[in-house]
Amino acid sequence: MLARKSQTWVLLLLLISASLFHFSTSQSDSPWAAKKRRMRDKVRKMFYHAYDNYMTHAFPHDELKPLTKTFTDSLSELGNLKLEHLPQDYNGSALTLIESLSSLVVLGNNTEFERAVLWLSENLTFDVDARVNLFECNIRVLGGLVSAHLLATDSPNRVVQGAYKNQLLTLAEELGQRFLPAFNTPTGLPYAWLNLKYGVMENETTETSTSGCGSLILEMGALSRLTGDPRYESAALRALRKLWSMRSSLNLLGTTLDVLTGEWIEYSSGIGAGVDSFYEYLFKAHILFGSEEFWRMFHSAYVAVQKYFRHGPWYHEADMRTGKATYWQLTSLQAFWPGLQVLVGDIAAANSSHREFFYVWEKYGVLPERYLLDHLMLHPTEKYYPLRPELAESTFYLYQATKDPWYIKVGEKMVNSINSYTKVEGGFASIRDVTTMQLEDHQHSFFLAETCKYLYLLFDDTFLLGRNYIFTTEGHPLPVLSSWHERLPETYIPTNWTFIKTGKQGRRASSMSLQVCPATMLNGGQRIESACHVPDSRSDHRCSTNEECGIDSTTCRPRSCSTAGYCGLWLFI
Ligand code: DMJ
Repeated sequence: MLARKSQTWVLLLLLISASLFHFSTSQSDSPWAAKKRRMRDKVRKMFYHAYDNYMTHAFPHDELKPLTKTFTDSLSELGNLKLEHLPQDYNGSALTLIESLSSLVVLGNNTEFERAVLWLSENLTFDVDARVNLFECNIRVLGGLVSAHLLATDSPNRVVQGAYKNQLLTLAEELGQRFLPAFNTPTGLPYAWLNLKYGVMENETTETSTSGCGSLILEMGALSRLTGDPRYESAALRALRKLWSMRSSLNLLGTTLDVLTGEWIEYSSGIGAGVDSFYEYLFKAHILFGSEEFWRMFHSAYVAVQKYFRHGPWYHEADMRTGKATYWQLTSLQAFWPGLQVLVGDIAAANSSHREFFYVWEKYGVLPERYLLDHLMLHPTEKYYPLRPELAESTFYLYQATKDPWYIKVGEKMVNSINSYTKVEGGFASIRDVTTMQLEDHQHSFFLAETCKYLYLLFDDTFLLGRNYIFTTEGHPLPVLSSWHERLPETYIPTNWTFIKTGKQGRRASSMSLQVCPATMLNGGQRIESACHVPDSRSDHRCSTNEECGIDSTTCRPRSCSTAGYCGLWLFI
């Protein structure tokens, strides 16, 4: 089991070694290398245009309003759709600066990184009367600080020796302690909201989302490993285990739930809003902490997603109790999924979904928030594009895995669209309506933490040299450290990998495929199946109901039971 399981994330190492190879070739002066350098420089300019405007017009407040060149103290607004219980006396936490720290390192700007680290060390406090969303604060602030601490301490050149005395870790610990009261519920599922100064408010809503309580383990686990205080990891793990215990018999979860009763509120879910990073963190936690438990959860959850949500390259939503499709919508948050599939090793499936997302990007110039798959048209109200990173993220992963120049062209088109539609004198503005390209006065911090970072890494992956990282859902890198692993198995032996030859290029076998549906060995090669494959219940393919039939490995469509009692692709559902 271990040997097979270990194959699953060898891809990560291959991504890194591929990047080593890539780096050595990218240094040559071919027109291709020159193009990548030009694109890298263009992204660098984008980052600094966003960053400099933030520093000039908004810092130390949370985010920049690029049209009016002013600021918003938005930490308490994140996830707060109705803008309830906004603080009276909160002046920001330099959110965009915190979110920019790891990007500064990726861009190689140690001087500015050091300046930012030292400013935050001396000025940042969390003793503020502000009600914040636990998930948002965790991924943006705790994740930003923990990642920056690790980056500050893993290279002697990043911060002048002696100047850094773990202040970011101290700040992260202070924040982590403020998170803990949120977990004080009978179920262990944390409240979605807490006041940083006073803890959970009286009569606080007990509703949270799957991603809200199921994607805390990377940041809080890393905090525990760094401080030696197990409370953060234990709290996040208890919540995750409770959430997983609430899955249906189909291994599906819903989207929203009650933290006091542990009951589902919204039974429909997919891979997008409210759920996305739950799946992402199960697998990344397995990579970061090496635990079998995360792998087992992820494996079951991934197979269920492929079985019940996937329709060819698209993903719809389904009811967790019945597996029946509910909403046929593409949402821009779903675009992270191909990137996760690359880490899993399911590259063919990742590639086909990525192409569909990019098709919609090209259709509108950017990726709209919601697109109706059943009508092939925009959602009537969610027509915005707030500079989200997910498609850039998947493009980066797919390029790392395949080195297919097509992804460089995709990246180039994305950079050009972002520059032509959203760049204004005062920064980069979100798009309110992709049909008119009307702008909105908001530059989200994730534009610096993620969008610019992934685009930069697509064209220049120098940062990845010499170390394995996983990126949190907010794009903050955490090094994969042997000391954080329960054990360091043979995962570090790349010979576990099988290659198949297609034309000139070696293609990597999907370890996920190998586990979900062991591939048939062919002479001198290997047949690779998609991980969507779910075998029929009976090996003779006989059945009396559709439920006894699996998912076709080639088309990824559900098989159904014919009147003669055989599973097959009889009916297109
Ligand atoms: C980011 O905050 C994170 O990527 C999160 O997981 C989802 N939403 C935004 C970007 O779109």
